[in-house]
Amino acid sequence: MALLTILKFPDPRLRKKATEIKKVTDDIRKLADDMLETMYDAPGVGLAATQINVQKRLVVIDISEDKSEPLVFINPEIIKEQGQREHEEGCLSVPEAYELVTRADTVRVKALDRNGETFELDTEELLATCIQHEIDHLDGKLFVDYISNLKRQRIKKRLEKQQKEN
Ligand code: GNR
Ligand code: NI
Repeated sequence: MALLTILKFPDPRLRKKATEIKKVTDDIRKLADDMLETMYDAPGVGLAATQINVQKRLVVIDISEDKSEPLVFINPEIIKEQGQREHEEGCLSVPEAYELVTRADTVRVKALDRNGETFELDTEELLATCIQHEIDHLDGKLFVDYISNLKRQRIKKRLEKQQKEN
């Protein structure tokens, strides 16, 4: 197991589009485990491979209280969505920024699991928000793209300053 470095906004590598995983190999399973470890350590409830500078369509999520329900989504796709809901979002790649984002209320996701088997999952609440947020990462999109330019510029300036100091 290994902890991976999480890219921070406005790193241009967060804008790359991830490519489909053709075969679920031991390397992919190892990457998923390292991503889960990195997510739990952060701590966060989700992590997309894009955030650790790997351009593959792989997402991990665990919204449980006690880190007991790790979910792995390979090539995740939203196949149905209903309604709209506003939810406060944060992102491990955009530290200490929390803003309201409107997304679909409930979504049905189709993906491959760690054994390469297709599964479908109906999601709502935090899980629905999270899977949409993570699929956005795979497409080079961040939650700050949904807020005002002024707010985004303020966040960008603050993070650039912080990153220079480090
Ligand atoms: O840890 C996270 N919390 C969160 C809260 C509300 C909406 C989305 C998220 S995802 C985030 C982890 C992260 O950055 N995943 O990409
Ligand atoms: Ni994020």
